[in-house]
Amino acid sequence: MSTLVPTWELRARFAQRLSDLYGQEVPAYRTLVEVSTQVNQRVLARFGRAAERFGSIDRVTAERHGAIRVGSPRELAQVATVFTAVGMHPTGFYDLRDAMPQPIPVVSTAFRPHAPDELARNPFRVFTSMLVPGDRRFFAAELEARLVEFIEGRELFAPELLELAAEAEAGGGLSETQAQRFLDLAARSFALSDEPVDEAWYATLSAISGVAADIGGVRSTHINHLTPRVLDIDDLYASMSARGIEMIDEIQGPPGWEGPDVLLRQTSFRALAEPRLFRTADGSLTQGELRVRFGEVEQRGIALTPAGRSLFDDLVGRTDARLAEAAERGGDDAAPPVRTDVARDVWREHLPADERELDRAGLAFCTYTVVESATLAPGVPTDLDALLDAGVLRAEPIVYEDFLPRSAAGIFASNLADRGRRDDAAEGEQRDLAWLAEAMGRPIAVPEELYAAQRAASLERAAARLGLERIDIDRPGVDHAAGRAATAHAAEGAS
Ligand code: OOG
Ligand code: NI
Repeated sequence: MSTLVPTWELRARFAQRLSDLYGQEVPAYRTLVEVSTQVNQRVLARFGRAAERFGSIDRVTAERHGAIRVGSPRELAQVATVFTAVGMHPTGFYDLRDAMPQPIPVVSTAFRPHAPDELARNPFRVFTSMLVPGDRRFFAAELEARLVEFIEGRELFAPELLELAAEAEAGGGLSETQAQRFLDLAARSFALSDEPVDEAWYATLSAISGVAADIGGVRSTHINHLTPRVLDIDDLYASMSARGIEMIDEIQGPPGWEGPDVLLRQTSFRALAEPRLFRTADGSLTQGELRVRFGEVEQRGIALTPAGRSLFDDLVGRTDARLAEAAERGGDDAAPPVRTDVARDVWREHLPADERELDRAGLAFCTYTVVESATLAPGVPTDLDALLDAGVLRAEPIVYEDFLPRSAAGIFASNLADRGRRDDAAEGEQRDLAWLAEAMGRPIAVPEELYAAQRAASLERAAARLGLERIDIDRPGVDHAAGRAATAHAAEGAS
């Protein structure tokens, strides 16, 4: 009997194949990977082991996220089949139709591994967006009908690929021969097609949204970007700029500051226009170009609890308000304030300046382990903070493995040629996590529940090691029982 290539190895090889493919298609991506590797080596040299607090250097060096876009629930279900085969599960719901700074006619989820050991082996994730042609604010009824018909008439994934994927899911892997075939077919499905683009149809959709045209204007899907992870995004930004690559104006997400890195910081650059063949109205072919793909890079920090997340959203709001005030005041010769500078001030005023305080305030997710040499002195209280203060337990940050809707919309928008159209008087379509899960036929995990389950599991292990029945988390907004309930949920999702 031949041994199976296990799920995690399929995922690692899949990520590598896409990276090779994208490097051939978009040369600037190779530069980005090269500079990212240099940045990570510099951080490692500077901070040693501490640099690996948010993941081993091996994990971070191999780490990528991709983005793809599809047109219908049927296509999304097929994507889910392919990604599930490599251990990537739908996680989180993002509605970008009302997003600032620019609405985009899609709803999205991210496919990623759930279990901590799977993430450690290879954390590949893909942000996956689905067009909402029924949203009248963007698409008139007649255009919706044409779009749906066009999308129903195309085939993004070969039936053989979907069969192999189903087999991999059922059996927990594939034979080497099958694995190679699966990876060939999978990589091919995400390559840029050289099929001519219908010029008039593409232009019709472009007038509404560049993203609508990118999704519904062609007969295949493709990787939109592939994103390496760095340990110091400010260094990366400066290094890329020094190489003459023009980055977008700012780093999205939290500002750089002396306190803990939270959630996710991202930045990007526009890739060069790519040559594409167009079919004109009279049927002739002409050479044109499209500029839809780009390079993006990210730095990840600690995951926030729901309380931490609402504080974060509040701080973003305060930053917006201060910027708006400054713009109103005007000042003839004063330069307008830079967003990240304003955000840094807001952060300093409202966010605990170290990880321990962030955790103690119930704002961030950590796991807890028993310190090797520690012993439990008799009579010491056994709640979490007492054990941390006594040096019996050590806290480790849980890395944020997901995305931020506002940054996502910013990334979409920064790479669109024009702003498109949205009729705000028309009715939108109600879409949420439950709807998307139902439409795709798979459950969608809630990120905060996964983090809570990871924390609860670490506390259960620590309690067992210390011979305690349980360790209470006495934090605002933390429900220990909820953490336990989520464990079962996460275990299901991770299987
Ligand atoms: C997805 C944009 C979102 C991110 O990193 O936030 C994203 C897209 O452009 O298709 O990838
Ligand atoms: Ni991205």
